[in-house]
Amino acid sequence: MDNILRLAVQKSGRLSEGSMKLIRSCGINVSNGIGKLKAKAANFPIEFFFLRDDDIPGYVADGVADIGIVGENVIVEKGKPVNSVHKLGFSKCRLSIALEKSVEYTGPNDLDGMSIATSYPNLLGRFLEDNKINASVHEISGSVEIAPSIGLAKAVCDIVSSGSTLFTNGLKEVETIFYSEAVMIANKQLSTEKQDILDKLLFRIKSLQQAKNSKYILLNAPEENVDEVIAQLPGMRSPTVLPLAQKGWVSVHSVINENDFWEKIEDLKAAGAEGILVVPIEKMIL
Ligand code: PRT
Ligand code: ZN
Repeated sequence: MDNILRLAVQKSGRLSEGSMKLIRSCGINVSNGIGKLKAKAANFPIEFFFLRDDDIPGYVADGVADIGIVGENVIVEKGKPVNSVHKLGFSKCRLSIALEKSVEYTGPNDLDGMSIATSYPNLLGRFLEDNKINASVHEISGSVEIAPSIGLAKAVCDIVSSGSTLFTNGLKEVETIFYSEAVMIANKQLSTEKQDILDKLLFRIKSLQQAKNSKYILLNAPEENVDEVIAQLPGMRSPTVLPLAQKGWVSVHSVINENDFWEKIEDLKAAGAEGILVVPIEKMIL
């Protein structure tokens, strides 16, 4: 079955919505009915497997699925031989060590001799080893944040995003040991046909990611200042300049990076730009 790419996504959890939203934004139509294990896209050669996130690296490594979407924390923790092919920019979080608020903390050496509860023994083990810390690791599969209050461990090492779980459990974050986001992984021996399908999918994903940081800008400016305006707006190749009905005025259209916009606005206004419109771009093919 080389003519179809099998993609493993999380069935239900913090990666599910982002994964399916990304796929749909790529123009791929798929229904993930509740309780379904598999689904085929109507208009792209891709088949979906809905799985627990922990199983995704293993399925991709074994070739049961060709590619998968999973958190970097899970990829590194599982240590399965897969290729990480592209960062997807959602489900961002960090893996941190936290202590009860009242416990004094001056640096990693304070963790020496402590017991730490975690679902990430490998990532934590690596940090402890790198920092030459001797601590006992208690592996638990969930509700790590309650470990100190029930006396299971003095510290925890868990995923944090807003920090509210730690806060409501009376814990403070003292060390961040890993940053994570959703990543596309692939089997190490994809056939040429499957690699071609993956390349098409990645092309669409990259076009969306490019577009996200870019905005289409339209403004009016006096014709005599057009060089000054254009100098601020390099565009993809070069800006479009169109005459306005009013003599001596032009309309300039270009693409800018959203982050640069606020820095450039003063110079654009100083060059006489007015009626500035900034609009989102849906897809961007470079
Ligand atoms: O059932 P299944 O095994 O598929 O899912 P799961 O329960 O193991 O994982 P899930 O859905 O919770 O998370 C999937 C992935 O999302 C993780 O592997 C991370 O890569 C990523 N992610 C992003 C998170 C979070 N944000 C997150 N906040 N994973 C977990 N959390 C948990 C964390 O464990 C803690 O309990 O949320 C709590 C902390 O959140 P804040 O906002 O209070 O700090
Ligand atoms: Zn899981």
